[in-house]
Amino acid sequence: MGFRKDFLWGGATAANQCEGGYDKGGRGLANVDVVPIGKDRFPVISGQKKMFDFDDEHFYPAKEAIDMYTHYKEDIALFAEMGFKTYRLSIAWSRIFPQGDEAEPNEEGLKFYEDMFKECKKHGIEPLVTITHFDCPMHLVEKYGAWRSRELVGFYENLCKVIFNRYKGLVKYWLTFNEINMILHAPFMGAGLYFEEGDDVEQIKFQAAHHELVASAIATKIAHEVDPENQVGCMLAAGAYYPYSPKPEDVWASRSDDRENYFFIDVQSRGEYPAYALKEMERKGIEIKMEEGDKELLKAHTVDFISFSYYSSRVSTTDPELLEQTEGNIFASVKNPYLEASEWGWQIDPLGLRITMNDIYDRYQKPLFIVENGLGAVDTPDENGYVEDDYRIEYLAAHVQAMRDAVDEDGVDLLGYTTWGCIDLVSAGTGEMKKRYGFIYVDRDNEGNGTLKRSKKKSFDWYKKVIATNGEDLSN
Ligand code: P53
Repeated sequence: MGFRKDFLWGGATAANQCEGGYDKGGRGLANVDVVPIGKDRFPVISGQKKMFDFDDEHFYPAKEAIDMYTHYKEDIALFAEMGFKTYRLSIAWSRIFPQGDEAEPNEEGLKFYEDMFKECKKHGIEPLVTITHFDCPMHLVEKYGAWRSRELVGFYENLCKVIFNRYKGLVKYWLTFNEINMILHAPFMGAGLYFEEGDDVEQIKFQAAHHELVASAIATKIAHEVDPENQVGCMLAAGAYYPYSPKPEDVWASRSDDRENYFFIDVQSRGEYPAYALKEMERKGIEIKMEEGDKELLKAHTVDFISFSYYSSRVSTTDPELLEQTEGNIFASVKNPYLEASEWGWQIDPLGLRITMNDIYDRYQKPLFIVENGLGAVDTPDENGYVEDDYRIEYLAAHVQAMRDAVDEDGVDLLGYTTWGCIDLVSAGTGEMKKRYGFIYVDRDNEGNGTLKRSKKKSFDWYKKVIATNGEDLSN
């Protein structure tokens, strides 16, 4: 038993968190570039504070990030050394279409990813490509209001046509939108949505979500037309909600919280708006404007597999005092008294991964792909620059074990596993470099100082062994 023979072990990154080179190769400015580190980050990523360009008072960590734009050969070689079967990366939309609404793509941007994919293939690594990982060209934000406008569907469609044709034969696994449910929690970072005074925020978010869902179905359609070998997945920020107590109201709250996230995947995987979502929107006075043919598109072009990120389970309650403690988090969750937490307060729950996998598999009955999981922690290199990250090994080993239980004991069909931030990169939530996930240490700090030198951590050799034994040997 154990994992399938062709199990796709690997790691994951996102363009805006590792590439840097924000103005190189004809790249246009994107929403993800203008989110600063510091106290203004949350107001900006949630669409409350307007930041459409750089200013002198803030530091913008994505501008240079870890400069994978120039280091990618070295980085992919290190991934290959660990035995990666796959590497999940994202395409920066504004490298391919700097403004977003041009008729013709930017050849330099296309060439950059072509080289990257070829570099992967050279090492026997299968690229797993996120078409958009939170990014949207700034021009589309300013001129159209990003995904609130229906026109974005057409621009995204152009992007898909171009990349599916150009990378045919090089890429076969695609994800349409990273953490599509993030549009509700971090609307500017997740979908370029900024709200003016008097805006009907809920209406705008759900209309924008509809546009993304239609765009995702169109992408799936084109991917299959261009190459029947293509496999398209949706991507959910997952993590089961537990009721804080057995009080039926708490149980009901946890169901409702789960549904808020499943809503997106219900549409992408089953092909229609679920009844509970239609009712909820009716109650909130949200009216989705659909165009003729939308429903048919959604129904006809559902995804081939379900991918998700998992860091933690979450807890739901109806207790107003407990609820107050959750403000300011991207995902509202009260503390689970049975779990330990990371230095950033993310609760550690390997069994929660097995629970989440089972929930999702029961619901959709399609192959799963875990495309993000890992521990964000402070790493302190010793005098030789070596990081002994036993805490990370422990976290990952427990999660791989839980994943194996889901496969072996519960019969879940799992295609692969890519750990988040296999090389240290900029945190999406906080903008810090200090919150590290990697097997590879990168010498750079929160203020942007450092040599960018890469070095292997202890977990590097551990993960190499895990891959070599197809997940049989998890010992440290
Ligand atoms: P960071 C919040 C909750 C769950 C997933 O997050 C999230 C976030 C955003 O903070 O995002 C995913 O970097 C996302 C990645 C991100 C990763 O989780 O805040 O897809 O871009 O880096 C980890 O520690």
